[in-house]
Amino acid sequence: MSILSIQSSVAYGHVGNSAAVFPLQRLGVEVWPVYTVHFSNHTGYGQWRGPLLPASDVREVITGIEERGAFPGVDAVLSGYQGGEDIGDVILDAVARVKKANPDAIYACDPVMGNAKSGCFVHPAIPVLLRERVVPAADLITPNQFELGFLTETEPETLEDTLDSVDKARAMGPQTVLVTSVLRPDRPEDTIEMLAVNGDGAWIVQTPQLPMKANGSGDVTAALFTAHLLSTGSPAEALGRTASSVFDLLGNTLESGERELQLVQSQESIAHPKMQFEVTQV
Ligand code: PXL
Repeated sequence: MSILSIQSSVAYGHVGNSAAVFPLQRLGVEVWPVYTVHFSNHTGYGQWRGPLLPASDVREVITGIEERGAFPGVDAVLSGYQGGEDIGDVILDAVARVKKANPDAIYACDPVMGNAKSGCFVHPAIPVLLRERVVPAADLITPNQFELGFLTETEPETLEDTLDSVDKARAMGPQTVLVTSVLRPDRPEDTIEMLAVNGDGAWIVQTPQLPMKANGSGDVTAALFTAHLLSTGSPAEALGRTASSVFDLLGNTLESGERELQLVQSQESIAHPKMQFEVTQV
């Protein structure tokens, strides 16, 4: 399996491709990382150094891969945080070219815009771009509950609301939606849920909510779900595997006292998910 992953790179720590590539490789996936920024560290530190790559340079790198004759072998294009509108165009163009070479390839889009705690933290043009052009071209999207609301101009709270918003998102184009960080008001205390929906049904998994937030955890979640969905064809199986690995990764990170995701230390949980959480159909 091969994934063309167009995301940030950081030298120190783990977000974007620097969060997605190793877990994918540990699952046996061939990954071709294309970088949109090359920063020293993630922006959560408030200070960072290094370049935002011009869209024309990102496009050149993708064209070079195409010129190797590699596009027919791409199973998925994966994208995350999109710094500006021009990068969005480069990603959409890459998706169109990959799909022309391999009509079975999917576009997995993590529509990064923000979260319930911080609100929207991207440039105001990004939600418009995602809503109008990027999400309609995607086969799989992986919003958190807040982003699902922002995308569909709804405010999902209950499970029923969330499923309604997913229907709206699916009507925009994507066949499959993974909703992360679902925090319905009637959930058991200190739990959090993930929901996967496609044309055949909807599935939910509940895990303990750990008292932490680590930059890059959404990037790992999107990458793992994409790979497991491609390899199994089952949203329920992909959901169980992803929840298992991400929970162990976050648990190890919390226990370590480190700020950065403990990806290398958690590789066994990624390669062989314990499947400690039950997936139920809703
Ligand atoms: O996790 C998304 C992300 C992507 N790229 C950069 C980031 C972050 C989150 O902090 O800083 C550069």
